[in-house]
Amino acid sequence: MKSGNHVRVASRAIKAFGLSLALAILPQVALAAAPAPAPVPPVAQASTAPDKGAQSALNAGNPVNTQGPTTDAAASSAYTPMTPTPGVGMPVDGGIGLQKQFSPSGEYAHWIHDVVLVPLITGITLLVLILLIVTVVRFNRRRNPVASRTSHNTLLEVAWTLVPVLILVAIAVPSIDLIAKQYKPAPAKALTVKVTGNQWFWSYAYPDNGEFEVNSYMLNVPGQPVLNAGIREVGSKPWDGPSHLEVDNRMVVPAGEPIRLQITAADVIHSFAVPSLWFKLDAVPGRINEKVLFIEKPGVYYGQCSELCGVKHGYMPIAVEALPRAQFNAWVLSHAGGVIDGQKKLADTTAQAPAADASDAAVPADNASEAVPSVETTSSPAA
Ligand SMILES: [Cu+2]
Repeated sequence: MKSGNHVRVASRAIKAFGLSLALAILPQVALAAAPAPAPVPPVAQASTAPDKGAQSALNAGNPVNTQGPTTDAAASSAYTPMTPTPGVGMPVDGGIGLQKQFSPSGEYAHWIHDVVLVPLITGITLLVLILLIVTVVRFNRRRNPVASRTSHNTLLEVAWTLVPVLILVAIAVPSIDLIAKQYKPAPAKALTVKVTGNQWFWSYAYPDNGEFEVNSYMLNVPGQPVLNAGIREVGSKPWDGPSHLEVDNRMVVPAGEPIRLQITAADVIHSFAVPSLWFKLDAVPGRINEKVLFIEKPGVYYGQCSELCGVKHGYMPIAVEALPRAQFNAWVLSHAGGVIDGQKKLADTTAQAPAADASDAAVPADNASEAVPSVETTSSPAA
């Protein structure tokens, strides 16, 4: 039974060694790579109003910036919500893998999952299974009545120490690289969107675009109890996505450029999570968490609050609509006080310093696609 013991000791040693090394190394590296938490914001969101009337209460508390280009009638009427593509940016029936990814870090993470983690897990699991079966069949008491008295085997001991180390290094290198990439701060000129979690809806503020704010409630489901009074039912507009995921006002952002998402909460801890954009960050009251959101393609991407936050935790979905810059600008102008960040900043920059590099000052409406390769966070998987 000695070989059986060897196998058990080997698998135990691999597990214990791997776990302790991972616990010792990864959190420290992650902490070193992650930026320090942002200071507590001076402006507190007093949005604990109940569902009905919360929208007006929130909007009333927000000063509306009326400077800059105000309304463009043609642009305002140009916006209609995008119709989502079935199965894209949303869960699918019977799906067991990760959702298709639409951000550089998401594609990198998907690659790590498919090329590094799953093959390693499969290989280790099969190896352990084979060793167990061999042990049971060959070294049982009937077939192997006289057990070996071997207690040491240098080669075996070196191997079962070294192989787990190499496996952990193979996992750690791309993992730490991914952590570093996805927490890299946004470029200084990136568009800022402030996300606030509320019981039980999300609100999205656009400080670079005139400081207007939209509240986002889940659409009611026909035939089921009304969750959000005064909100329409899902399916009543042609662009509605899946029930329990579609909202009345989506978070609209430009595609193909980095967006600085600043996330906080007004009451309890929520979590802003969109699986197909590889984005999940806690929304903590009194604190701003920041992370770059980069969406490669226009589309509608759905997520849900991912921190238990009360009785309607399951009914505060997230719908992110990524539009080409020109259409995003039209959406901004469809709001009272909406200001086009890019156009305004570009004008300011060129007026004050004509020699300044205007190319990175903003993403002009007509060449949003050209801006994509210049973004620092677009490093793709080392496939
Ligand atoms: Cu929540």
